[in-house]
Amino acid sequence: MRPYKLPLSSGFTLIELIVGIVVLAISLVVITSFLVPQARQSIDPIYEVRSAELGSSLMNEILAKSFDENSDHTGGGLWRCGETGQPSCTAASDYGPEGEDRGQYNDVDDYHTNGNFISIDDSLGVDLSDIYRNFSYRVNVDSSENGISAAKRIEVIIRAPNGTDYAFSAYRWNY
Ligand SMILES: [Ca+2]
Repeated sequence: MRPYKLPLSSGFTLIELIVGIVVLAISLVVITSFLVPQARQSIDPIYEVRSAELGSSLMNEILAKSFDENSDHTGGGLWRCGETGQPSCTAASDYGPEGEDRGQYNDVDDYHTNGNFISIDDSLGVDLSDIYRNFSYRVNVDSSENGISAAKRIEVIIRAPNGTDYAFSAYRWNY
């Protein structure tokens, strides 16, 4: 008669369990280190698109205005500031609105924000900060760049909620 043999015990040893836990921990660290930055970056294209929309619409609005407060505002550009017999153009130190509200801006340098970021509003001065939450913009008007006094360089900077600045620039000539 053959002796009865007990079956060998099956399962994991303590060493195998510890190795398994270590491997699982390492793989979790690798996965999360890939996923977390991507989740954060997934919002970036949305900020970029919204900033591009804001920047181009604000730039279009600015470029549609007169070159200067002392220019012809009738739209025909019959005379220009700085010409013989016409008033001189606004000095760079006086850039900014001449007492106008946002909805009444009539020349390019009215939009000059003097280095400050301000909340988003539309061309009538209606506050849009609820729609563009945590966005802000700054406009810098400079007529001294490269010695070109007959043109104003307009720089629009849109600041996205993540702190990234998107810059747009254009020249407005005296016409
Ligand atoms: Ca003005």
